[in-house]
Amino acid sequence: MPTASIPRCSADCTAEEVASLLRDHGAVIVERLVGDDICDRLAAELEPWIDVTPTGADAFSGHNTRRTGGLLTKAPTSIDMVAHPLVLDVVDQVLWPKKTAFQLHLTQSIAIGPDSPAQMLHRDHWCFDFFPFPRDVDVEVSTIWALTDFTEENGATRVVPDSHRTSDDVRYAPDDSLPAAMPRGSVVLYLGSTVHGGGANRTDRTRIAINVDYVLGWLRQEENQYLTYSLDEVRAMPERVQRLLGYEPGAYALGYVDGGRSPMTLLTGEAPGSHQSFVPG
Ligand SMILES: O=C(O)CCC(=O)C(=O)O
Ligand SMILES: [Fe+2]
Repeated sequence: MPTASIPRCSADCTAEEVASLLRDHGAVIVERLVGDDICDRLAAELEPWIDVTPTGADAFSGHNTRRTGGLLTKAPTSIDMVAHPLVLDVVDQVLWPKKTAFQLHLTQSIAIGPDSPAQMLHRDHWCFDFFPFPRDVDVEVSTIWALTDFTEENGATRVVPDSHRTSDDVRYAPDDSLPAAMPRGSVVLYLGSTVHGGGANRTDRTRIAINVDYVLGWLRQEENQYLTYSLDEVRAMPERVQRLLGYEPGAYALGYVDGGRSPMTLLTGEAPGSHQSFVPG
């Protein structure tokens, strides 16, 4: 049985406090970080998309779970979560090693339907082909926002506190994990190395999460942000989001266009040839 608990903060915690709990325990819940108004609007935007989303193709994705990606255009209110200043500040403090930008790894809603078994416990950084990152390297931060109240019974994300510094070979049993029970509008943040998984939904209502992950700028994104949104859609987004999508170079020269221009210049319509260096635009 787990001995630890998932640490909790209220919405007025500082980014330093949240980052310190995340680093020390691998996960932290920030309660009620967005209000009911935002949750209501987002749920209304999402509903028609979830309705037409197929269920998962395998046990990991969930045979009665619907994962709807590309949230920034389908449900524009998701920007309040994707670009939440506290979350971005925490991610900026925790991801390492980086000298420059971090980026969006994926956005998706995860709707776990009634009578769903628990997802396999896993570490999200396994997506990088199971590369055994040194334990002091944190390449990814994942966030799961509760769009419905999260309870143990309805499939709250399960987390194994303090699992983030153990070797990737260390496997955990379901009993080692704890539910991130939290009211709607709260978020649980965890590291790419932290063991976790979607919980079993034993109720007759669907559990809905907004999953937003961030990754170092020098790694490949899990959801291809360049193909998910058209250039015109990206041009209409706030600059911070454009940079998060990966239009800002990752490190000195990663992702440049046209022999050395920042992709940001594609969004502003700057003439080709006006920059011949890798200077971030
Ligand atoms: O749905 C959840 O609560 C967690 C999902 C998850 O961890 C994943 O799909 O990687
Ligand atoms: Fe996961």
